[in-house]
Amino acid sequence: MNIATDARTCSGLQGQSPNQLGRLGVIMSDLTKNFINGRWVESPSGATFESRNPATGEVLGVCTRSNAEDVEAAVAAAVNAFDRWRKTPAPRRAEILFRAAEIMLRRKEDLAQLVTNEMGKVIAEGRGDVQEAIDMTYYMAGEGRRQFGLVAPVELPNKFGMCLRDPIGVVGAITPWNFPIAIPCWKLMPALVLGNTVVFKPAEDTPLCAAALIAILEEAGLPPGVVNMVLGYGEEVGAPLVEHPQVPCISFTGSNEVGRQIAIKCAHLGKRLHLEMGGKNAIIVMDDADLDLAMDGIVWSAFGTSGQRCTAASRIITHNAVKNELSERLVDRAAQLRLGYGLLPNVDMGPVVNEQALEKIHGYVMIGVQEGAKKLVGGERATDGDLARGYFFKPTVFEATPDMRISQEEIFGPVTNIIPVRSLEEAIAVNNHTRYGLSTAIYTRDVNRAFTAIRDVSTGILYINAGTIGAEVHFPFGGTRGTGNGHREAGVQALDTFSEWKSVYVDYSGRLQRAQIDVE
Ligand code: UN1
Repeated sequence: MNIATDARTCSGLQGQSPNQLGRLGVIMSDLTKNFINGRWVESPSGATFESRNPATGEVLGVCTRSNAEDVEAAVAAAVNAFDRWRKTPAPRRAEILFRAAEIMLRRKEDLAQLVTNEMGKVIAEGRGDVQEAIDMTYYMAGEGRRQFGLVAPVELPNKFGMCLRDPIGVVGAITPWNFPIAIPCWKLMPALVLGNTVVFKPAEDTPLCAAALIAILEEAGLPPGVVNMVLGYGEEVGAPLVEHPQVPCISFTGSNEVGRQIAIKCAHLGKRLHLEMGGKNAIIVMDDADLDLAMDGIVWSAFGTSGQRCTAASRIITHNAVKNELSERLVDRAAQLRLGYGLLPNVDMGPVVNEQALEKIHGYVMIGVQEGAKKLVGGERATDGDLARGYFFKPTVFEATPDMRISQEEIFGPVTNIIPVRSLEEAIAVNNHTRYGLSTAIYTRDVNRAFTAIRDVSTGILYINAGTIGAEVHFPFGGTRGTGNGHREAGVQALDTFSEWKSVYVDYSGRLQRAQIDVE
């Protein structure tokens, strides 16, 4: 393994972060505060938590640690702002989003560096994260002049029928750290353009990224109270937000365990809930596949973002005829990946997000070994040179069977399993036999096999001859089975997540007309 241990790794970083934050066009100290009713404020709790660079351990900011009191203030501001915002014409709301996208575009590089510093992904991927946010913001701004309803003929004379979208009210948006700019935009932008107001609880690992995004919305001219952000932990901020009686809609991206707890609470409270809870995504490689192409897709999908994408490929379901060659090549490629601080040149893979992630991933490697999976490469923390300062884990490949825990449970790290199969039918059965159904890929040159996969794979996203990552913002994003609860984000489908349909009948007959009764 080549390790990027350039001397600049740490010394360069010490001076870099504050400057870089300064260039984001906001007062840096504000990025550690809550944003409530248009003001940057600290929690009355007086408590704090640190945001650290997972590649170096450097503290990037000391943030206010909020609780139910702050959630209360944020919800009150959002409730108060709702009536005016929903009555603001949607094209006017959208203009603010367009301006926000323009600002993001101008600050793309600085935001991308902040992403790399705060969550660890390499800079090319940091730029991708910000670009996805820009794409979503422009796309949803466009919805300011669409949000199409429906007009249809009605059954009775002198009567008119249509349906249109209403905002829901205050949306609670709870987001993960792995796409700290993009995923908040997936939730905030559709919610806002539809006329909802928002209370946003970002992951505690990436508060500065979240705050940098909110500062952009502020600068773009979003009125006070329309977006509010509360920094802190799930139990202290997320839970009171989910339970708040004046927050009728929750959108959550995170683990299946937490998502199911939220679902139970929302069911009791009768709330609208959108869930995105991860994956155990597979790349199917058939015996007729272009192996060079498949190999590039596998390495990118399994080890990009250090495997910390909901869409990461953690199972490589491989036809027996190509299994040996594929295994050898994948082991080679994994071993060649260069780990390091993501702002350095020539680094392929950054750290994982924090110590707990490192422990969880290592725990799963031990489980795999105990289960009898064959470890082909990796399987341990990388500690050479400066890597010891961060949370680096070596790219890991197992050969495993479909029922092992490492083939069933989401590890969220750079670990992938080769699972041999004998046929397309078996490959699809193995793919479908997990609790998740977010993203699947198949490499084949046979159009019949490709269409069989399109018909039979149970998944929210399917790629033919490309890896499992790379969803675009104008297509629905989400999955089947334990990945979600039927809702989608991104695409026009996101509009359904954040709005209510209202059917309107206008009777201009001037007399009582009884639907279904006056049929003669
Ligand atoms: C996620 O991991 O939760 O398709 C989002 C992709 C990215 C988004 C991933 N565009 O991998």
